[in-house]
Amino acid sequence: MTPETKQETAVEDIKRSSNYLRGEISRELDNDVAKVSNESEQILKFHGIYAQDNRDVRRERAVKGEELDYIFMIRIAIPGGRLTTDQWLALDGAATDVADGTIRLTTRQAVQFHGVLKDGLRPLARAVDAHLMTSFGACGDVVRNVVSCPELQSNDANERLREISRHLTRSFRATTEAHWEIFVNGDKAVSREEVTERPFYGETYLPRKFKIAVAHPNENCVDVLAQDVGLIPGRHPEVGEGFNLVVGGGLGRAYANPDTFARLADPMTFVTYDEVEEVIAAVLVTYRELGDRTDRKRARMKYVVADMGYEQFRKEIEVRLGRELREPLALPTHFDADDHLGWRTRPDGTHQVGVRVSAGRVRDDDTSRLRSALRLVAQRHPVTFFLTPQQDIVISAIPGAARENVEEILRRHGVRPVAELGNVERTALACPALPTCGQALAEAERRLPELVGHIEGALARRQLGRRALQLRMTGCPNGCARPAVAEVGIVGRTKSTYDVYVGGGPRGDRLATLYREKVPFDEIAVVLGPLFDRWEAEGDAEESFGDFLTRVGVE
Ligand code: SRM
Ligand code: SF4
Repeated sequence: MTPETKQETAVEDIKRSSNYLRGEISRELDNDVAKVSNESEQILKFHGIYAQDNRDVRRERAVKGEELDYIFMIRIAIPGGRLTTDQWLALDGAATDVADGTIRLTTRQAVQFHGVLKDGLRPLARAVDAHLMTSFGACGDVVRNVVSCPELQSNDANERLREISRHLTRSFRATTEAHWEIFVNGDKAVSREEVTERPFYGETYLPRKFKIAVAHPNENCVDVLAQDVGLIPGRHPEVGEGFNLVVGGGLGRAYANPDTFARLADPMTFVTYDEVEEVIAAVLVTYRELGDRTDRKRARMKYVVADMGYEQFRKEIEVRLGRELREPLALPTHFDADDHLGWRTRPDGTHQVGVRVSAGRVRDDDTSRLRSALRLVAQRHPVTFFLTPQQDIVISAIPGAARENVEEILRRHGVRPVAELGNVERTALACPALPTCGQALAEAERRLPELVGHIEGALARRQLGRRALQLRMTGCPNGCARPAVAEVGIVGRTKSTYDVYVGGGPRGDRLATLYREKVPFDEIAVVLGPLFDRWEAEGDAEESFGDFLTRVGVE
């Protein structure tokens, strides 16, 4: 069956009849039931809210005949990951007031709260709104939080680049007032009859989510080629400053659907600052019209580009724009991701320190009291926080006089300096997976430290203990920690086994290949052993694991 003859998914109807993202949410928030209807679940995503249940207690509750432990996750979109101290303190307060006491930094510079009960949703939305933040558009079939390299946003950075992710997030946010009516200002939905949505959204919004990131010209911490649209700042010899614009990336796959795949974006054109919005809008309209609304697993824009062919897709954009697109510039050759960790002095004389956050989970526990440390820094010093696309946090704009105190606060709270981090630990990523993610097939975040230990051990037993290696782990092939472009990507396959991918790299310009399937957790480092042996014996001194495997090939 072709997409034309197939039925649209039920989600399309739910969107269409939601009266611009209102549906029955308001009424359901007011009732005494712990969960919401399926329709509201779908629409709540546009408001940045996911209905979940605590999977750790599913079985015991089922045995006792009890209902599931219904909880919600709220994702707050933080364009470019930039936060004032007031905003951080508001998020910190919300973690205690309505969530599970943790703040989860995401791989797209957002913040997530887990374990929120239904009656905590409105107070949380109001608390973040009061500090100029919102969860609206952090999820759903819209343009998501626009990611940007933290380096582009420092107080001393180029003004236009500094603002680009906020600007694009605002320009591509849905215009319906639904969120503010339902969650913030009270329910005015009945008085509302007509909404003029942005032309690229309409009543059914996009076929699926749409992701934009802005990379640094010389380093790829944002994984720019994994985006629906990626922007790489550059200078064109004829038209001056602007961006190389890449299209059609995406990393999710589904075991149940062999037609799904990870794809790197193609360089499409060079745009000036004045053109960037217009070209992205043309891409969005094309995607809105041609994306597959009959199969949510194949609805991403990368499939439009792949099915149509990149050249044809580019022509389509030209037709819609009514003009020819400029050729793109060559992609940067030095593009290894910066992890932004450790102390640096900025050109304006202030200091910054990038702090590692294991799997993005800011909390106080037996090993460190990171959450308390960040709270104290925010209370005492006029700094700026940047969340990184590697789930870490940079404390930036630290005045010279405050540096020593910030250092002391971090040390006293057991936050390890970058020099004490293991070489795999330093850049390892993991998605939340169990117990909150409904799609998780296996553990990720909770077993990341153990896996890091196994792999660092295997490297140390060879003469590789000082070599960096990029490890990313997810509980399923949706790929939320971007394992598909990692040097070692560990992807949940069944409850106790993982698929092992190898050969990506810190430039993010290569897809990893499947090396071994269904490997039990304890054997992951063991199956990688022969590859580590070869890297030790045949690799050049400075050659990364991914580059080495790409040179010699993987069997
Ligand atoms: Fe993701 C779905 C977590 C980045 C691909 N992702 C989910 C959900 C909402 C599960 C669900 O649908 O029920 C996860 C919430 C679990 C939980 O308990 O918190 C979830 N994704 C995350 C985060 C929090 C992972 C993290 O460790 O930080 C990231 C939040 C980003 C943000 O702030 O917006 C996150 N997700 C990504 C990325 C990486 C990226 O964008 O750079 C990807 C791969 C890139 C891509 O989109 O192709 C990604 N997430 C997916 C997919 C697969 C989509 C597809 O193309 O098929 C799903 C499944 C879906 O949407 O149905 C998914
Ligand atoms: Fe959940 Fe899979 Fe994403 Fe991990 S990769 S958060 S298991 S959807």
